[in-house]
Amino acid sequence: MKKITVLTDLLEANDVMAQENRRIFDRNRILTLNLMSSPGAGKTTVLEKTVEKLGKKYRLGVIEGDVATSNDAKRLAKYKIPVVQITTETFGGACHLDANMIKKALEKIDLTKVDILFIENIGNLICPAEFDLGEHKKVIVLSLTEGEDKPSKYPVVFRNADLLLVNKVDLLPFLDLDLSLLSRNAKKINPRLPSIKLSAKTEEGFSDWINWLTKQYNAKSKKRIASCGRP
Ligand SMILES: Nc1nc2c(ncn2[C@@H]2O[C@H](COP(=O)(O)OP(=O)(O)OP(=O)(O)O)[C@@H](O)[C@H]2O)c(=O)[nH]1
Ligand SMILES: [Mg+2]
Repeated sequence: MKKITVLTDLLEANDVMAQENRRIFDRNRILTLNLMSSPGAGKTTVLEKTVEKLGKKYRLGVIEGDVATSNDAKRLAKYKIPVVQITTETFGGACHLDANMIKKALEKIDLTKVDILFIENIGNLICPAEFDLGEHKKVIVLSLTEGEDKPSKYPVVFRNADLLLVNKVDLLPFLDLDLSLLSRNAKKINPRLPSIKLSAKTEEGFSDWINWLTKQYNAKSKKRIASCGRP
């Protein structure tokens, strides 16, 4: 009983901080996305390609979450965009990012110079699902090598997601995987979850992802203009 209370308090405190982060993003007209996946599904590779394709159209920024190393931040820093690495080793090795960590990372970014902020969460399909970071949309990256049953086995992260990116489709010919079963399993957990199949290696399907991002950004801008026009 006591344990549940502590956890509830922890999540409530996180939600308050997440709301504060969301207000900061909105004030600075930033669209923020939280990318989640199991380790190695391809989050950083998707981000590298996204920066290559969208870096001239939008001012992009990235917060990288890992338990240890700044490898991913280094991979993205070569594009000369604002990148902050959070290593949770300094927070007791947490298996997820939380809103307080994001708040601290935001202090290191000039938010007036960012249009879209990507947060790459720690590679893990369980813990990140519980923590609101203040993002506007949650994107789950699932690679084909993980198997069709992951939505059924780790439902929370799929239930709360706004988009499923099915990555590494270039590997399909080499795998014993039923792609339609994977889609059905995801739909069972979250019937409204849109999905895009892509390869961060060959760039197949990448234009769909770029279109989705552009649509989200435009929708957010429109909403802002509409609310500014209110008396
Ligand atoms: N064949 C293939 N390999 C890919 C694709 N996307 C990523 N990879 C490879 O998958 C491996 C892991 O990719 P990362 O982008 O580092 O994965 P990640 O999700 O960022 O990993 P963590 O941050 O450690 O959780 C690398 O060797 C990538 O080159 C893809 O679409 N196709
Ligand atoms: Mg990564």
